[in-house]
Amino acid sequence: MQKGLVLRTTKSLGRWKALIVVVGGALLAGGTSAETLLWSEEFDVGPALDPSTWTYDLGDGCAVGICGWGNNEFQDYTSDPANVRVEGGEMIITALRQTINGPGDPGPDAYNFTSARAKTQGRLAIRYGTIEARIQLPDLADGLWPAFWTLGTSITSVGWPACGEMDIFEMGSAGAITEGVVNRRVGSTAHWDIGGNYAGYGETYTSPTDLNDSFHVYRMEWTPTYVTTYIDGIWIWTIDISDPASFSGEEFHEPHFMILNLAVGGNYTGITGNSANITATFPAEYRVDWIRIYDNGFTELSGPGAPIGLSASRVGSDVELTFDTQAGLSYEVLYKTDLSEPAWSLLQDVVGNGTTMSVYDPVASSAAYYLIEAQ
Ligand SMILES: [Ca+2]
Ligand SMILES: [Ca+2]
Repeated sequence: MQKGLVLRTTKSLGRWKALIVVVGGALLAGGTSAETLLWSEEFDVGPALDPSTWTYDLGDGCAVGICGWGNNEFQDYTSDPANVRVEGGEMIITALRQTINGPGDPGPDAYNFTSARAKTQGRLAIRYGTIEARIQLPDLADGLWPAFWTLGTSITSVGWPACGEMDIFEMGSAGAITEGVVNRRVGSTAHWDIGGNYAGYGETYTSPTDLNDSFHVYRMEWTPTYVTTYIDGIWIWTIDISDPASFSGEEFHEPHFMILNLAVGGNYTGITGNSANITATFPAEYRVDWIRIYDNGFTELSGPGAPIGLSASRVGSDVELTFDTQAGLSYEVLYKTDLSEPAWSLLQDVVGNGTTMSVYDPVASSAAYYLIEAQ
């Protein structure tokens, strides 16, 4: 009896893809188990971010009704390579002192910085799990505001803060500037809605040494019981979400997407109105080596960027491909029998229904290669 050999699964341009080869021989499919890595972005392929995972917020926020992104920030966000690129195995967000005048900008001096805000909205959402990122920040003094955070995917229907927000970390606060610890103080905060009113709860940790110019691991553990954050394993903050009805915290039990950005000025920094008070050195680089999501026993990933758990095996003379589907997504199952062929051929379109589904290929050759694109 012939069996399938799973060569590898991979992400490629355009969409999440899975590539396997089926040949005669032993089945070497890798399995997943609890507390294993479910998903990672290693930033190995550049020079642009993988559009199957990432998209951007662009401009000054005026186009979405929140000029200054709701916080009186100075920067315009772009997806220009000068502001965000993948290089050397890292995503590099670069804040520049540079003027871009867009529609609605109040004047040439108002927004004389550019930067980037990358997000997984519409691509990858997470509901519970352990998220880690290895990040190196620039010198923040004064006025830079880097963050790694999440928003509920419901923001498009219920708005903020009813969508919920979890700040895995942010730095650059006005208080930290005043106390001379702007490169040492890390904050984590939850934001939500209670009956139409804003609610928030956060804590900070102040490192004994500067955190800029070296890599640190920022971590959030999110279960149905709690959300807690760490830097290099040092506890920052915990919020108990086990009884959402008691604090209207249902938004922390819904899927969220991830955001990484480097703002310039804004309410959090205490520097608004006069960009002359931004004293940070530019260009300023926010570098991310990797982002990894681990299963904590409750983790659900969704969206076209989510893993599909592909496996392959021989069933009689057929190849059986099995993969997890999400309702509302469609999947193109493509194949080659020779990798040197330029194009993939369509085997079957599959409409996801939220279950594990199988596709059979009556392949005659001893080797076959499959590619599944979620869209
Ligand atoms: Ca609520
Ligand atoms: Ca990397």
